[in-house]
Amino acid sequence: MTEHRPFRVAQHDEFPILDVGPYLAGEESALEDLATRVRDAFERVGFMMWVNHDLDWDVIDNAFAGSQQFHDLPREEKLKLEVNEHQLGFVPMGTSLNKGHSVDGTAGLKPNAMENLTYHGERAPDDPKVLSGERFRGLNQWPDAAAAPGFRESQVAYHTMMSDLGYRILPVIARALEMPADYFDDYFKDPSIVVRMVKYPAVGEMRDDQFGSASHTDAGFITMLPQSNQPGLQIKTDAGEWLDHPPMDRGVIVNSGNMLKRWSNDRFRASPHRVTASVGKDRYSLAFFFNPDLDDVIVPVESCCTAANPCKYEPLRYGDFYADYIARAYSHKKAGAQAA
Ligand SMILES: O=C(O)CCC(=O)C(=O)O
Ligand SMILES: [Fe+2]
Repeated sequence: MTEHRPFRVAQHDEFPILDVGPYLAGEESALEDLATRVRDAFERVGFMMWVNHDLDWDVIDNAFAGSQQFHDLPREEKLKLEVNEHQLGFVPMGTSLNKGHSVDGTAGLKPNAMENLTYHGERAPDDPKVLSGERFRGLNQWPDAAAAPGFRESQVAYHTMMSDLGYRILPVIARALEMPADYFDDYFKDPSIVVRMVKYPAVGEMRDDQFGSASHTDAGFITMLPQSNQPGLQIKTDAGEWLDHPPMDRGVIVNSGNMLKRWSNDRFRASPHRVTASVGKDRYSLAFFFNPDLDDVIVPVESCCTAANPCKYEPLRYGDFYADYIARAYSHKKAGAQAA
């Protein structure tokens, strides 16, 4: 039975649905066409749904199954992987608050009703950036293969496939900003891609002071969210209404984060969103945050800096921006410090 939700579902103009198939298939003029529609979506809404992508959904189903397998492990097993200074590992229930990122009074009232495992792209133990101990560049924390057979592989396959999609979409975002198609290539040589593999455990009833993830904006470049097993994600309109996203089987929700907003000199939005607490049934999500290299210095693109709209931002290293974001994010409990 589908849960009754007392919210309006966003209409097409409030949450654009974009067919990315022609572009991914390499059709002529599809790049410019998609870039125009992505520009409109990021300028007006900050969110969109991609359909007709060429993702292998078995990989996504497997990653969701792996997530359930992980979250079903005994708590002691998960706590062995408790989140570290690199923001890698297990964030237990009740330890994350979207404090400091509230877009209304709802953030920070109660901790988010969720737990998650956060992981990055795999690094080799002898990677110089791992050996130097540099923050946010540690090794992933995985459970023992004996405790969760096949789990790690399911997540690495997901990370790899989604990263590939992210790379292929970079020219579209560059053209959406009216920059050369290869503009972003140099910035994604060693990207800081983060997956937050979340379980929102079912709660008994919907409350207005308890969320799966309270209102926030995302930190980075773009976020991709393959459709979850349950509704829950909402966006806030300029008029202040919270809307459910349109349901779309095998669709991928994509939104722009604060770093892309800054890069575009505020031409693109970083829109407020939240996840309602899950009623009756656990909800799983595989939030994929596609971000530039921590060492990249971000300067608003010249196409978005004009006499009428002068450049608002100084150059800023992405890693410094990210560390600051994390410091302001949750952190009523250090172990749970976790950026949205
Ligand atoms: O679970 C979702 O659908 C969205 C989660 C989210 O907004 C986030 O992790 O930043
Ligand atoms: Fe988010």
